[in-house]
Amino acid sequence: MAARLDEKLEPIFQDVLRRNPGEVEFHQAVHEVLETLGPVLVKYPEYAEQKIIQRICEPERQIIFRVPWQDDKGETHINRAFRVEFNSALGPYKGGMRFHPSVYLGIVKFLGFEQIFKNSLTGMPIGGGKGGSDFDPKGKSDSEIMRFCQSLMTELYRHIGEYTDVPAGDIGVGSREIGYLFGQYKRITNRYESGVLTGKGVHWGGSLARTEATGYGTVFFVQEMLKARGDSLDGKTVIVSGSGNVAIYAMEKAMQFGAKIIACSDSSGIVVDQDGIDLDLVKRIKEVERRRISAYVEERKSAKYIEDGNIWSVPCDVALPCATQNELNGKDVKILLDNGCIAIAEGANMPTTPEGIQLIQAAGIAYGPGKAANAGGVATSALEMQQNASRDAWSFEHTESRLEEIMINIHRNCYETAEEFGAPSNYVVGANIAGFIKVAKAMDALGLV
Ligand code: NDP
Ligand code: 2IT
Repeated sequence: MAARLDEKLEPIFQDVLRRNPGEVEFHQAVHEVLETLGPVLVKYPEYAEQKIIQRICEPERQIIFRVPWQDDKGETHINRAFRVEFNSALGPYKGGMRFHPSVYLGIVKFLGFEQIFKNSLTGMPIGGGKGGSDFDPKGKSDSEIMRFCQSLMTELYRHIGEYTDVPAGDIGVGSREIGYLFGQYKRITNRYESGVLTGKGVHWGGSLARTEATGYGTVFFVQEMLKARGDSLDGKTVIVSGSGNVAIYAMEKAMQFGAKIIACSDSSGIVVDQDGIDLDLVKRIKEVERRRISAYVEERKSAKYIEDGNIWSVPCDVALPCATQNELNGKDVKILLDNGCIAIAEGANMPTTPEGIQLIQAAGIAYGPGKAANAGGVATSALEMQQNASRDAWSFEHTESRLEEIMINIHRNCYETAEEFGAPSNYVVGANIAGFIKVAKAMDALGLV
């Protein structure tokens, strides 16, 4: 594990280890937050007395259920699904659903825990939750995806609602899956309750700019970090891991800011295109044809595909991990630093290992942790809920400008909080403490519940 904990916080962490055996990603996420909370307990000793941190580390409710479904050949499959309703001090539980074979309780809990602080940072009235299933959507037909989503919702519907818990997408869950989930919810409940899910299609209650929001938001955050250092993205070279929802729109916004994207990836390999990634081609391959990123080089002869390649070995000014947890380790960070990288921002959740974070911070380059840098997605989900509640639909421009304003505010809040707590330009300290204090204040006000 990384840095040592404050003596008041170490026993809390030991308790988390004892109560949640084997959930290594959850342990990692908790440790990373506790590392920064020592000074908060000095300033607010009442939070220690009220055991606010112990309460935040224990989910309010955890739901685990069976999802049986049939494939196109009529064969039966059994998956396991989760919804962890972590903290509702600031609003209904809010967070995505992830469909990936690696999903187990420890992954859902790390994501749900992060979500509490991220959602707090957005300034919107949303609590923290997360869900998912070990279902693998790769290679499944639309009908198989639909039957799986319907079966999952046949149990999940009783736990969610616009004032209770509002799921959305994450890895393996986009507007197609949200559509099937919403259709089944509507059928079972006989209610057109738009605000029960976000990430909906724009023709049936979704928000313009939600698809783009996480990637765009991450790049708005990068631009703010660079601005604080008297620099900008203009003319910079950028590499982005992944080629899914977050990666694609991070590339798009970085290009709009004058950067050149030279590499992206998927879990099979990396594409390097020194002429600048052709984003329309990536969108067609990934969003329309749902193929592997290796297909890119079939049409762009100037580009190179490297199976199992390490994207972090491609020299760049700015690196944006936008795929998955622990994809950027200490060795990778050393390579990035040696190659002159000046900024790293996390579109993905917890993509950097504890050792990687320590090395980045020791080098003093700009580093935007996920709970701040990728908060634009969930913030725009909250804007979708706002539009649903008022039966309205905003323009793309209006929604994007709200998103930009939110990201600028998150940056400022993290920046100022880091200064206040004696760690200037440390956005990890700023994000954790600012996110925590807002939740703690609400928990204090709401009493022991
Ligand atoms: P997608 O499913 O659209 O894309 C995921 C991308 O990451 C794919 O290119 C995928 O490659 C790659 N990837 C996934 N798992 C692995 C793995 N184990 N090893 C290597 N590559 C992997 O998901 P999103 O773009 O929505 O999510 C990406 C990250 O961003 C996640 O960490 C998610 O939690 C986070 N995030 C998402 C938000 C959203 O609004 N969608 C909001 C905030 C954070 P392959 O196709 O080969 O699996
Ligand atoms: O990690 C995340 O913030 C998301 N997957 C988005 C959650 C949401 O509710 O929009």
